[in-house]
Amino acid sequence: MSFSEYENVILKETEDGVAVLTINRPKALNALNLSALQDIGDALREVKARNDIRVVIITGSGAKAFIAGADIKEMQHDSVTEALKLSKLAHKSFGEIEHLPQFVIAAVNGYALGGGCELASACDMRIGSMSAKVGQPETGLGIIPGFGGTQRLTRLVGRGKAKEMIATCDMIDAEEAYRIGLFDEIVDPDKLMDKAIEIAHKIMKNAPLSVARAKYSVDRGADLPLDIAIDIESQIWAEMFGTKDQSEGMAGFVEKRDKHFIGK
Ligand code: DAK
Repeated sequence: MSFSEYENVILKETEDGVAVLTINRPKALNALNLSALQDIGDALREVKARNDIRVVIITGSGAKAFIAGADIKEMQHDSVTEALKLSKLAHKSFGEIEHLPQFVIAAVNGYALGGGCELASACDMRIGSMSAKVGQPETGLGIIPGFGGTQRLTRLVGRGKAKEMIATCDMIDAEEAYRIGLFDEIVDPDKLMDKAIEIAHKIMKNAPLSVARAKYSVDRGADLPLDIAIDIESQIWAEMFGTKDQSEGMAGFVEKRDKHFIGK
């Protein structure tokens, strides 16, 4: 089953069921305009409806950029009302990433600036090419990060580093992004997609519902007091014992055989 075609993104499926979403506006270094944000949201909703797809990789078209931020030329003359429309659409599209049952890997192949860093921060993990450059340049444009950058980035790298990146507008390289915990892995540029696919394959060996519910538990719990978060984890942990995959996973171990998970 193939995916729809979009103006600003390419959504493809590998032979073994990994969805690859490529932001495709290379002439603008994949900057996000209103229409691209709409496409990202629509593409992710399409992926969500496909329970045979287990992992999504998001990357940028071309060698130079992942996403160079929101489209400055398009928003330059926005009124407050138009800015609000952009903001709502962006939050809806970025929210789709976190609410997907599938695991989402950002394969950051170049500049990830402003909205690009924010989109990567909304993914479940980030693999950076050694050529990647990351930054939040908004305060140099007279705005602040508005696609979750003051929040998700802070949760990933801590308040001090997030505020330093935002207030200085400095771009950091891949090694620094890895050192501060923004990138989870760093690889040579020509190994980026191979690494993302390798991780996708590891994830796909495991029980789909367990991966989806563990993702939910991590994200939901991260913003709550520990005792409430532990209650959520406990509830989900127990729920798993009502699934066929829990029976299969434990039987497979005890019987020393391969496991065949069905996502139920
Ligand atoms: N928007 C529009 N066009 C962009 C762009 C962008 N963000 N980034 C690059 N381009 C375009 C350039 O204008 C240029 O187009 P032409 O001039 O050829 O037509 C083409 O891409 C190639 O870029 P450069 O010629 O500049 O390439 P260089 O190698 O010299 O420089 C660069 C690469 C990435 C360092 C540079 O392009 C750059 O600094 N780009 C801007 C990066 C940036 O400031 N990004 C942050 C954007 S602000 C909101 C919430 C959040 C946001 C907005 C609204 N609401 C709540 C409503 C988010 C804001 C941002 O992300």
